[in-house]
Amino acid sequence: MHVRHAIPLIVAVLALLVTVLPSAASGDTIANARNATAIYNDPTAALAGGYELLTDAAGLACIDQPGAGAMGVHFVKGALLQSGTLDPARPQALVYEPEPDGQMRLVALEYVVLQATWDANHHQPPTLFGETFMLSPAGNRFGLPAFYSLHAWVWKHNPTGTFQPWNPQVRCPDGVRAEQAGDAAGVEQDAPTAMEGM
Ligand SMILES: [Cu+2]
Repeated sequence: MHVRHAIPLIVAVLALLVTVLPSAASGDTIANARNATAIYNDPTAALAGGYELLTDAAGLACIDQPGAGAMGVHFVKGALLQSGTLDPARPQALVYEPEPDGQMRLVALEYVVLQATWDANHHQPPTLFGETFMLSPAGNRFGLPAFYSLHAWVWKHNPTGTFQPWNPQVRCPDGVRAEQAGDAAGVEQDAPTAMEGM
């Protein structure tokens, strides 16, 4: 009785060690990614670290997909995108959710590599944390060449999965969408009119 119960436990522990040890050794863990990016909970640290605001081709900063949820506002570090290297501690993008009070809250990390860069040296799509990156073909909303990306929701829970691109619990408030246009115009106008002038 005692032994019969112990064997499955030993097998389970061994399986866990085999799963965990290689990734812990290479630093390819969510815990490492979280520790390394803790400083970016302060958005000014992201700016100081070379991350810059990304807008899509339509000029929108807060990226959402009605029906699926949102990502939020991306800050991208061009040098890391150019480098073509994928390091859990150094994500190409930091994703923030605009709070109702105007604060930016760090919610996710995004790892990005251009397909041409990656495919020149690899036969398989990139992986991190045991997850395979998603391919966004050319013609995407960011106007980027085809790229591989992986979101990691390490700072805010994503009920659809830690590595899913869209989080149904993130919202892009209408006020934030129109904010830039309104600021640029300096007067109260509706967003489309203001955008035409930019
Ligand atoms: Cu994203």
